[in-house]
This record gives sequence, structure tokens and C-alpha cells, in this order.
Amino acid sequence: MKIAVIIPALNEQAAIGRVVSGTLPLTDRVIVADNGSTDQTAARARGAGAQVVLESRKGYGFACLRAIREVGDAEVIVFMDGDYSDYAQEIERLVKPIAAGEADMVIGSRIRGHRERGALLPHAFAANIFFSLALRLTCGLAVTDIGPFRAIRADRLFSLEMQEGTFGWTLEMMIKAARRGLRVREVPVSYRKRIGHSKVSGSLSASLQAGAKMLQTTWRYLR
Ligand SMILES: Nc1nc2c(ncn2[C@@H]2O[C@H](COP(=O)(O)OP(=O)(O)O)[C@@H](O)[C@H]2O)c(=O)[nH]1
Ligand SMILES: [Mg+2]
Repeated sequence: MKIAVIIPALNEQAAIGRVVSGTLPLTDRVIVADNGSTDQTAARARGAGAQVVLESRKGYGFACLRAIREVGDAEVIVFMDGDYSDYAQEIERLVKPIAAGEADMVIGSRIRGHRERGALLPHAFAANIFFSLALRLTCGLAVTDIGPFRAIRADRLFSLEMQEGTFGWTLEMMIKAARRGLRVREVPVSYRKRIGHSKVSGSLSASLQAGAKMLQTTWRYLR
């Protein structure tokens, strides 16, 4: 299947070149969604061979919404972080159940996979378990993580009519997928320590803000 990879990125100049060059040979198209980085992220992504789209509205979801307009004829869309935490070789593992016709969306679980020490900070670990449990209880989704490293059939993603501009994006996708009867699977993925500085879990205020957005999103789409 034709695979497009979307990488939302904010000030990831130290990591993005490596992420793109590791991903490009394994896929058909790599799109970096730059959210107004003030460093060399866009230039380095382009230099490594990615297509770069710019989104001025701040937010992980807005960057993803902008990038999905560029996937062309891709049949599967993979979302991956730009900080070198995810293993590009594992894209195959995410896409396999979709290519086999067994799933519409596959979530990479860092909880079930191998984590390098310190890669997923304790509060991020706890938050992901919490939201997974909430989805299990309310939507019957058998997941252990709200992992951003995931794959979804392109036609199914467009049918979800995604809207969320914030870090709630990943939850919106999962809740809508469950509610609309998409076949959702989870596979273990590995997770290593990022290159560069975390924009979210590394800071208390950003973690609280992201957590609040995730709570709001869960509430909005479950209602
Ligand atoms: N487009 C966009 N990407 C973001 C934003 N904030 C973080 N990211 C990206 O989202 C991914 C996850 O952020 P990261 O800082 O690694 O958060 P953490 O993994 O929770 O510590 C990385 O690829 C970031 O570059 C944002 O406001 N806009
Ligand atoms: Mg990260």
C-alpha cells in the first residue's frame, strides 16, 4: 500500500533530519508539518527530502489537519513524532494489519512495547494509561496507550472529519473511530529518549495544558 507519513514538528532541528532520512526509504511520502518553528526545522526537513507544509495556527492538531491535505494518493497515513522517539522500522508493524485487511486504524502502544529508560516520563505514562482506560470503559476500545505513532487508512481518516486543533487530536481520532465502528487494533512499539527538548511532557505547565485539552476533547466527543 502507498504510505504517507505525517510528522508534526515544532523546533525539532536537532532531530528532524534523522527522523526524515530514516523514514523516507521505507515509505512513499514524508510530510513535515511545521508549526512556526523558529529554528532550522523546515530547512533540515527539506534537506533530508521531506515535503514541508507550514501551519501558522499553533497546535499539534492544526498541523496534522494541514498536512493531511497533502497526502495525494496515499492509502495509509502514518503519524509519527519529529523528535526521534519512534522507530521508523516499526512503521511496517503498524501498517501490516491494515494491508492485511484486518484493521482500519492501528495504534502503537508504548506501554506494551520496549521503552528506553526515561523516554516516557512517569506522568505521561500515567496520563496515557488513564485516557486508555477511559476509552476502554466508554467506547470499548481495547487500547493501553494514546500513542501518537499510529497508522490509519486514508479513506477512513477523511471519513472521520477531524476538527481538533490541539493535542486532543489523537483522542478525537480514537473516539470517532470507535463510535463509527472502525476496526481499531493496537500493536506494541518501542520508544526511545527524544533528541532535543520536549515541548510537552518536559514542562509542568505544558503537560497540564495538554492534559486539559485531552480531557476537554474526551468530554466533547464522548457526549
Ligand atoms: N505542529 C506542532 N507540533 C508540535 C507542537 N508541540 C509539539 N509538537 C510536536 O509534537 C511531537 C511531540 O512533542 P514532544 O515535545 O516530543 O512532547 P512529548 O513527547 O510529550 O514530550 C513532536 O514531534 C513535537 O515537535 C505544536 O504546537 N505544533
Ligand atoms: Mg516526544
